[in-house]
Parts: sequence; structure tokens; C-alpha cells
Amino acid sequence: MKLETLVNLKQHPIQDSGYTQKCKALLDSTGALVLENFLSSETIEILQNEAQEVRPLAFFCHQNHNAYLLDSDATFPVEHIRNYELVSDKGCIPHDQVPDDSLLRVLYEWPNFRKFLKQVLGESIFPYADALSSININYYEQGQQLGWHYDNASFAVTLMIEAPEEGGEFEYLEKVRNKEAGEQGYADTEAVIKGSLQPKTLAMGDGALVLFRGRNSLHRVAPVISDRARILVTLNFNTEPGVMLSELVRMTFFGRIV
Ligand SMILES: O=C(O)CCC(=O)C(=O)O
Ligand SMILES: [Fe+2]
Repeated sequence: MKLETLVNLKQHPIQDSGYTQKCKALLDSTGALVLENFLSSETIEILQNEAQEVRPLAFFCHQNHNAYLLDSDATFPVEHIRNYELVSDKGCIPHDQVPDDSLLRVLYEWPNFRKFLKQVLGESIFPYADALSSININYYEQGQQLGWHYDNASFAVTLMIEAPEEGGEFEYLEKVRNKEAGEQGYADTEAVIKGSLQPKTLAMGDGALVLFRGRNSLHRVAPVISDRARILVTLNFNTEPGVMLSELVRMTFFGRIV
């Protein structure tokens, strides 16, 4: 397939500096950018079929974690929101099991796409130095979810391959904490998680490209309640070259280190 037909370039002219600036302004002001129908319908169909083909190879993990993705802190009570346990469970195909000829690899490597991301994010981007972490295909099946959390990375780049029929919503609230200022936002974090402060929902249909700043925005993927899984690809980058995902994180999400 030609690069020009991989992405809906008419709707999303990623080589146009005016368009790029508009995207950057949206991301900067709201912390999220959803480009609906970024992938062409032909690409979506190919990627949906590919995701079904490799699905038997997926590693499914189940974890308890707190919203801060840190070990529990004994200086706080167990019931404190700092230590409050949430559940995440999903399946994952690591980078080395993404087929060699996958359009995901073509898009990930495409210089014009990299340039667009770099400009919109305002940061340099480099692939992971390990063989597992750069492109990941994630499966959230019936009942599965990603519990409330803050990301360690300053940005995430994702592609919605298949939206579920019901559930699996991406819920978030921006600026709940300010990590850089050492402000952990315990009161609002608890209010969102316990349901007294209403989060927002980021709608994303099949083929959407999503850029999200999750370091200070509390977010989750609600449990999927349909037989149709939520299939979401994360396109992972670092702001420096040569970075690997830690062995602990690789074991957790991929079930192996190499
Ligand atoms: O599945 C998604 O849409 C986002 C996943 C996420 O928040 C993460 O991987 O940290
Ligand atoms: Fe996240």
C-alpha cells in the first residue's frame, strides 16, 4: 500500500504546517488530541484482520496497582488514596510479534509521521532500544479494563483499531495533580476514583489517532462490556535515544524480557 493511502491525508494533511500548528494548539490547551478517521478505511480493515490473526499470541496480564503506579507508601494508611488498589487486565502483542510487513511498522517508521508527532508534541522522539516496547497491540476483552492511573511518560500516542460496542470508554480529568511541583492532588484523585468528581470521556472511533498527556491527567479505560474487544495500538517513543523499558515493566506487560 502506498503511504498516501495509509492515512486520510485529505482530512489530516500532516505535512501542512498550518494543520500541524492547529493540532499542537489543541494538544497544548486540552492535553488531548483526537484525530478521528486518521487511518483510511482500507488500513483499518487490514489492521483489524491482522490483530485477530495474532491475537492467540497475546500475553494477558492482571495487576493490582495504585493510581500513582508506585509501591505502596507505609507512611499513609492502607485505605488512603495514595495506596488505594485498582485493577488492570488486558492482553498485549509486543513489538517483535507485530508482523514484519505490518502497516503499523510502516506508519511508525514513516519520516513524515515522525516529523508531525515531533512538531505537535514539541519534543524529540526515538523508538525504544529493546525489541518489545515500541509498537504494542493491546486487547481489552469482555470485563477487562485499565484502572485509574497517571502515566510516567509525558505523552502517549495511540491508534484505535477496534472500538468496543459497549464499555471500554477512555475517561480522564486533566490537571488533577502537578507532579513537577510535587503536588499529588490526593483529594481530587480520590474524588474522581470514588465517583464524587465527574471525569470526561474521550470519544475515539475505529481509525482514530490519539495524543494524550497523562502525567498529571488521571485516566482509565472502563471495563469492556461487549464481546467485541477494544483493540488499541500504542505507538511508543522516548524523548532520548537508547532507552529500554525496565525489565520489571516488560515482565509485567509482555511476560518476558527478550
Ligand atoms: O488504552 C488506552 O486508550 C490508553 C492506555 C493508557 O492509558 C496507558 O497505556 O497508559
Ligand atoms: Fe495511561
